[in-house]
Order: sequence, then C-alpha cells, then structure tokens
Amino acid sequence: MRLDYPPNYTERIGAVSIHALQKIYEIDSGKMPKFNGLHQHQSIKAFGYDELSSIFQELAIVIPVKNEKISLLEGVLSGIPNECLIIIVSNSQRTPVDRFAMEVEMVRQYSSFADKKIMIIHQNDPELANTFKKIKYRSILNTKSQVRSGKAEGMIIGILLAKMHLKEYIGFIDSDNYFPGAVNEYVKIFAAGFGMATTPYSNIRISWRSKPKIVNNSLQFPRWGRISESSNKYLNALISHITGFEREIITTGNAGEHALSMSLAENLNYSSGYSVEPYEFINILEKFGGLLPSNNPDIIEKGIEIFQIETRNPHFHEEKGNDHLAGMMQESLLAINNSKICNTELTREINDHLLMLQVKHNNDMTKLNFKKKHLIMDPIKIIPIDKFAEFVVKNSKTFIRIG
Ligand SMILES: Nc1nc2c(ncn2[C@@H]2O[C@H](COP(=O)(O)OP(=O)(O)O)[C@@H](O)[C@H]2O)c(=O)[nH]1
Ligand SMILES: [Mg+2]
Repeated sequence: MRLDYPPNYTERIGAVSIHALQKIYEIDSGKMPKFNGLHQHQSIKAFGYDELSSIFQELAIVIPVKNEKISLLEGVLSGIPNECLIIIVSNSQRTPVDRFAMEVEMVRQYSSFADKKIMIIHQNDPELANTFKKIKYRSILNTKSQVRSGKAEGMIIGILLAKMHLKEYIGFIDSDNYFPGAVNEYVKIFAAGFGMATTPYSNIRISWRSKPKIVNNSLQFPRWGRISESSNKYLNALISHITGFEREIITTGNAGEHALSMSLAENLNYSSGYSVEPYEFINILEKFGGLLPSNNPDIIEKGIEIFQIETRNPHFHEEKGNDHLAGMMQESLLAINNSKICNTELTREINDHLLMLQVKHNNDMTKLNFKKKHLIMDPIKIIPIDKFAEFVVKNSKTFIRIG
C-alpha cells in the first residue's frame, strides 16, 4: 500500500494528534525491496506485503452482525487477509428462525475451504451476561441483567475476545458490506495506519471515497451520507472552537470501519448503540485533549495519534431506511452534545437540529425520544481478562472457535 506520508497537516489538541486525510496511491505497492534509503519518497510511504503481514498477525477484525444476509457476511469474511483473527459478535435472532445458527453453519462451511481462524459468539448468550455480572462489568448490562442490544455492546465483546487472544490491534468492519474488495482495502489501511503510528495509542479511521446510490435510475457517487455530513460538521465546529482556527480536519465522524490499538481501546469509554463512532473522537478528546483533568500520565506522555485514510473503493452497504437513519443521527448528535467539552453555542445548534429531527419524525415518537438516555460504558481495562476468558470458554454455549 502506498499513501501520503507524513499527513498534510496535523491538529494538536493536548496529547492528541489528529492527522488530516491521507490519500492512497496504490492499494498494493508490490513486494518491497529491502530498505536501501532510495525507495521511500519524501511525501509518500509504501508498505510491502511482508510489513503489512506482520501487522495482520497482531490484528483481530471484529465483525458486529445483526440479522444481515448470510451471503453478505460470507463476502466480508472472504475479504479479510488470512493472517488476521476474525471475531464475529452476533446479535441476530434466535427464534422463530435461528439466524445465529445459520451464521455458525455458514462459518463452518466457509472454513472448510478457507484456512482462517474465526470465532463467533452471541451477544445475548446468558452465560456471557453472567460472566459480566461475576466480573462486575455492569455498564454493558440492561435493567434485566442481560447484555444490552447495540453495536457498541457487540464491539466491546469483540475487543475482550481479541484481548484474551493477546492481539495488539483491533479493527471493526460492518457485516453488511457488499464489496469484499473494499473490506480487503480497509484491513490494509488499518495495518498501514498502525505501521505509521509513532505511539502505542492509535486510532485509524476510514473515510470512504464515495457511497454510491441509485437516484432516478442512474448510479451516483456522493461523498457523504447524511449522518457523516452532520457529525463531521459538529465535530469540526467543536475542534475549531477549541483551537480557535476554523478547519475541516474531521472527515470520519461516523466511519463504521475503524481500528484501535489495544492499549488505547482498553482505556476508552464506549457510548452505547450507534453513537460509538463519533463518541470515540469525543472520548479521546475528553480524556487526553487537556480540556478536562486526566489520570493517564503514560498515555499523555506518549500521545495519541488519529489517522484518517481515504479508500479507493466505494462503500456500498445495506440500506436500512429513514427511521434507522434518524435514530442513528439522534444518537450521534446526543453523543457530541452531552459531552462536557461541548460548548454552549454548539449545544444550542445541536439542540435545534435534534428538535428539527423530532418534528420531522413526529409520528414516530417512541423511536425518537428527545429524552433518550445516552449510555456510556466503562473502559474494559477494569476487567480481569484471565477470569473473563476462563468463564467464557467454560460456560458460554455460543462461543465457537474454528480453525
Ligand atoms: N453485534 C451487534 N451488531 C449489530 C447490532 N446492531 C447492528 N449491528 C451490526 O452493526 C453493523 C452496522 O450496523 P448498520 O445497521 O448497518 O448501521 P450503519 O451501517 O451505520 O447504517 C452491521 O454489521 C450490523 O449488522 C447489535 O445490536 N449487535
Ligand atoms: Mg450498514
């Protein structure tokens, strides 16, 4: 992979470096010759396969899935480089049709052809909830002491399984992606990002080149979806307010495809459901941006790097309708608005936006509850990972390891 390096500019906020969008010149830059001081251009960096491969071996790819088409999930698996550990966290229905069983069956069949390491677990496995109770990680449980539904909740389970398999990096890829080639590019981007990082605390975020859709019977390639446009706008407004300079550095507010080094992942709080991606930015700034008190001197000293890298492939995923989008927009806006670092002027603007959303969807008040709670989960660092591993392996009936 060959891409811009160093990034065009970097915004520094406390210990956090947010790098501007980096462009890819070659998805595959061939076999790199041994370093001779000549092949690295001054403003470009190339990663040969060997270099990427050594990062893939340390990388777990977490795929959250809820009732997606089985063939889409299989396509996603096919795009992930062989060396990566794959962790599927499913919240698919068990009755009347057991879609989780169908997923397990597909993974078993697929594995007989592809020599990959794949794990799968169901988010609603009662033994998983029991494990969380025993280790006193209650912020992932609902009032009935079950693991809450939600993408972020699934991601946390994925991070824990990756940690228990001693992985250094975790990447997240949605299961409803139509292009296995795009998935392959995402994983290469994650590895290139970790390869560029100069600190153990890094976050790699994917910016899609385009999100194709059909409008009036013709294929169009808009750059942003509606939600990304809004959350990028508000995140940029927040950053401009902090730095005093108006810039549009953030292009990846809602990127479902992103990756974290384990050292950073285990220190972050996660916001429930779909607000997890914009909240990741917010939480990094809250914790390490020097705006609020921090109790992580080692991380502050080494610094955090956020890379944003633009794909060459378009992003094409399952369209889930307007209600889904409105709910997601509301969750994302609340995640930004409820932060202590969000200033009053921006809060007013976001509140107006939320109000407008509610008026638009006034016949669907239950889904767009203005007083909706925005739940924050504790950093997984507090979980004794050996105990978690022991309980999950011994008790969880849905935890299956293949390959
Ligand atoms: N484990 C898990 N995955 C979920 C849950 N809800 C959604 N997902 C998955 O999360 C990914 C993103 O969700 P999606 O509905 O496509 O959201 P969008 O792409 O951001 O519009 C998809 O792979 C979903 O199948 C959940 O409650 N648990
Ligand atoms: Mg999707």
